[in-house]
Amino acid sequence: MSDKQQNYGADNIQALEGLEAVRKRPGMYIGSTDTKGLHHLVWEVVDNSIDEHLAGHCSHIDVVIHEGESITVKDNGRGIPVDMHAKLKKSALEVVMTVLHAGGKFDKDSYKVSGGLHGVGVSCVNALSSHLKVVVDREGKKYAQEYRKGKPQEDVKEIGVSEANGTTVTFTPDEEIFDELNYKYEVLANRLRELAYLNSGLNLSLIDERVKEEDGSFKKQTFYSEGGLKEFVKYLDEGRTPLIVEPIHVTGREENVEVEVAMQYNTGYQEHIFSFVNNIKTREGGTHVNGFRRAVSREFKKYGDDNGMFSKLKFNISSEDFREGLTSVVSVKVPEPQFKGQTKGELGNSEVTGIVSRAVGEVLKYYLEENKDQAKRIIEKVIIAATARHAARKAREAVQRKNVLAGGGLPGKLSDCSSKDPVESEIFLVEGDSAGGTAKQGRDRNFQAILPLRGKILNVEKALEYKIYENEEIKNMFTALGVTIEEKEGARVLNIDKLRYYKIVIMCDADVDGSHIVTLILTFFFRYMIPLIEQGHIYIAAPPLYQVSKGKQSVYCWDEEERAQAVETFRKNGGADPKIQRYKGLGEMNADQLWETTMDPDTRILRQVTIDDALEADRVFSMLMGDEVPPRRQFIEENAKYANIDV
Ligand code: 0RA
Repeated sequence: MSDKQQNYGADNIQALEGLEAVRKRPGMYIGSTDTKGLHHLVWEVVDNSIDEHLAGHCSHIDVVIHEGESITVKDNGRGIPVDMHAKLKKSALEVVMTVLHAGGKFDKDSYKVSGGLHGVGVSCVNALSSHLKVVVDREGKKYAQEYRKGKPQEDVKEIGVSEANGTTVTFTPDEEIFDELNYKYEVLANRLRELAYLNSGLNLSLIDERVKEEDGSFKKQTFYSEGGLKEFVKYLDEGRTPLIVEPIHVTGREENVEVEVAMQYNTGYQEHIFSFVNNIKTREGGTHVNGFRRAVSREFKKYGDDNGMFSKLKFNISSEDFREGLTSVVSVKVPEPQFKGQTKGELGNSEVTGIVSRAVGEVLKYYLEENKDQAKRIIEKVIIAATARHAARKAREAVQRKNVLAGGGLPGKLSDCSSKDPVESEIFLVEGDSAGGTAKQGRDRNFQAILPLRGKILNVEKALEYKIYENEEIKNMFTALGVTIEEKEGARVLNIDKLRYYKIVIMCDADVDGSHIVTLILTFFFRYMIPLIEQGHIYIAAPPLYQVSKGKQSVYCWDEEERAQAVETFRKNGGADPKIQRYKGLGEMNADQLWETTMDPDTRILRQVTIDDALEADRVFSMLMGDEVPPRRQFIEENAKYANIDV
């Protein structure tokens, strides 16, 4: 098709809805007006630029965070059309920017991100910006238009000549709309990195004008991947030890559906699978993931059977066993994706299962024949997985049966609360018996339970699954929380129907050892009880670092800045020798102090653990807890300034 034929004139762009609706109910269009919604504005524009790339017209996308939290997204795509719309008597540019759903890309044969999951169009970004300016370079000329709260300030103007093509959008999120106006560099960087891996050959960059480097330049990162998903998988597994020399890479195409998969086995025990449809993450998987899993089980099973490798095995191999220690990324491009599920995070198109399964199967068959030594390693690991799963089931059943037999007996170490209503009940997981004792005295026993944990709990990243169920502290957590692991169709699922506390608070010392223990406990929740994190049940308590007192007056301080301020205030109010106590551990506080600062719902600070970006959290966990020392050291050095690990 020639470029001319591909052009969508202004007449193709239909007028549908006014932008007033967007300002009235922003949540309906961009999900929320918190930090998530704020970042969504950037993705809305970037997705349009990505579409230009997918259509074969764009190689560079640059994102700039300006001082004052405005954003520029610049691409070298075709540029938004500027010709006159016959019916509306307006420039197509104005229509795209001011009419809801007027994206104007009605070509079913091209893949779209922007029309996808949340695709609401750049006009929404315009409606929710106190100020927006768009500049279009197209067909030798430069055009511009400015808006306030979505309203054009004048007609589209021709402002000069240009040899380039592309669209540049600069917007300032409206403070009347958003509760949160602070752009997070890491959030933007993580998604741009992901987009680079998903679209090999595309150049993306991020500049943060709020931050200056030592040499005076702005903080900047570029993201580019030649190897695509193969490099993505290597990045994800940076902290793990590979089992096979190189990731297996699959590319295929059938009936307009494009398939790309990369998979790497490591020496660990977890399955990590990340899936995407038209560059959108599908957290709940769907037909593409099913097709992938089907092919993996089928091909490895067949290869092992054909070569008599499973003949000595006494138990069945489950499809899970083929995926232990497997990290994979499955990406498909589908012309008209259908999203299902509660959060629309699951691909529904049924034809995709077979397409992915065939593409992956074909490559795996060939790979196994051509790489016999690698195949042997994988099959040996599968056999170990099956054996370990068998042992794990026995250990798990023993733990769960014991509880049932003992009449749901709770761990001896648990000081339970009187309330039996999980909605109002809280449990504090406390480091060490002595702090546990103080917490027990300090708590409100009506709704607060205390479970002391002995020192360092097992590192689940490194331990075999059956060892985990034999671990005393972990057994106590399962029984105290009232959650169980069940097997459904060969997969382990967490049953939280009988969860006994809706708030699970990890309470550790505010020092390096304490934050290590927090990380260990979080790793456990991340690996084995992820629904509890997803549903917002996990919190971290924040005990104060200092108590500054003078005479009978005293204040608690949570950081150096607060401490300095308290000291200053006391000094100003007269008198010398304001007294400073540094709390080294929870045990140093008495029960009243612990209640007042850390446990009392009216005054305490709790940090809710969310999985904003499971992918990055997962990588960080494996890096901190895994085998590979160099990436861990590098990570810790780079992040040494953050005392806590933010999940
Ligand atoms: C409408 C139609 C076409 C492209 C775009 C909009 C478009 C929107 C944005 C937003 C940011 N960058 C963008 N790039 C393009 C098709 C253009 C054509 O057919 O020439």
